[in-house]
Amino acid sequence: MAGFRILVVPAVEGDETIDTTENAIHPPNATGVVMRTGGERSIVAHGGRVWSCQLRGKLKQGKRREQTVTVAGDRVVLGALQPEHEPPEAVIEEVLPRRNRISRMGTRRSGGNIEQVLVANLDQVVVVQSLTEPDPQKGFVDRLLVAAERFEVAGHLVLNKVDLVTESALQQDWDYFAGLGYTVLRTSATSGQGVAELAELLRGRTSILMGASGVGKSTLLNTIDPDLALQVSTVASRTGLGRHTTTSTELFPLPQGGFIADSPGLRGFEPWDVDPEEVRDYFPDFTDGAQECRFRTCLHDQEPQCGVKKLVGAGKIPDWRYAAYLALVRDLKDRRRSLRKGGW
Ligand SMILES: Nc1nc2c(ncn2[C@@H]2O[C@H](COP(=O)(O)OP(=O)(O)OP(=O)(O)O)[C@@H](O)[C@H]2O)c(=O)[nH]1
Ligand SMILES: [Mg+2]
Ligand SMILES: [Zn+2]
Repeated sequence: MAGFRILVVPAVEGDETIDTTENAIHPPNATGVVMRTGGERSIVAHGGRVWSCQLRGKLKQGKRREQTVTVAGDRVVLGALQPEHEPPEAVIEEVLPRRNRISRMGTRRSGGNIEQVLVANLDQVVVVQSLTEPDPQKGFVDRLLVAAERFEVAGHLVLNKVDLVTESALQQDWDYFAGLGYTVLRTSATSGQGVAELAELLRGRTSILMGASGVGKSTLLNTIDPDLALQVSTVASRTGLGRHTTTSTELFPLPQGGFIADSPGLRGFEPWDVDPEEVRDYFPDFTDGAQECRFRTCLHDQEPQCGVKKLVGAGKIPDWRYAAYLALVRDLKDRRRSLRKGGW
């Protein structure tokens, strides 16, 4: 090799010219995985250590400023590594293209909608519900599974706090999801039931736990890996609601391999980039019925001769499932209407 090439990089305002000497010592193609972001810094796992990283100035400019540039799960290229610092520091030179992501609809401060990416480059979404304290929310699992379908990642369902109920009134509802091909696990972080199965489901994959506050997401992770020592707190007895103990999405390496993202409790959820007309495509149980609809554009709502409604009438699709579909379509339509009024 004929020495190292001197890179001539035009200076960008607010950015320094790349230090080629530094690059020569620490090759610039060091990649890492973002564990969490907060303020100006991202925490990145690279080479078995956890680095505190700032973004290169150019990444913060223009349109990108509107959104978080990096999220948990992002693959990034590090430069200007300072391994001798405690913690080690580096600069994020580049955010690599995302294989996929899970996003929800967020609201801009200035009005209008904005994509809120929760986690990038993942394999599966694990929806967590507790069977009581807090009680399961109708239609919530359905929505999160729509997001999993939309972003083409596997979806699973964990029913936690089985120790607190003798017989769940919703037993059949949950089994319906298993019939659709989603893994359904029943767990108790208290008794340990089902925890080994959950650990197995997470092994070697990148997953996110999503669910309402207080359902036990962080407690379950602490049971799987006590070293995580995640903060948890009791559900308020007055309201029966969680306290939003976890406040940002964070990724953790698992001892058995893979990464798990713990996320803050969700109050509601509208998937990003799903038109009301597309929701039907993300309900796999509607596919057969939809073949029988008189109109190809049928939204399975008010239209006559609807194959999906026929299945609902025959009890093949449960009423609660169909109600969850209609509610999501209506919410997305309402949002579109308010956007047209207020506008971006
Ligand atoms: N009885 C029982 N209690 C549980 C179980 N899992 C969690 N809890 C309790 O539920 C409460 C809430 O647990 P967290 O782990 O903080 O819930 P979370 O889903 O992380 O909540 P946020 O971080 O607010 O979103 C705690 O008091 C836990 O001890 C369980 O399986 N059985
Ligand atoms: Mg938590
Ligand atoms: Zn129809």
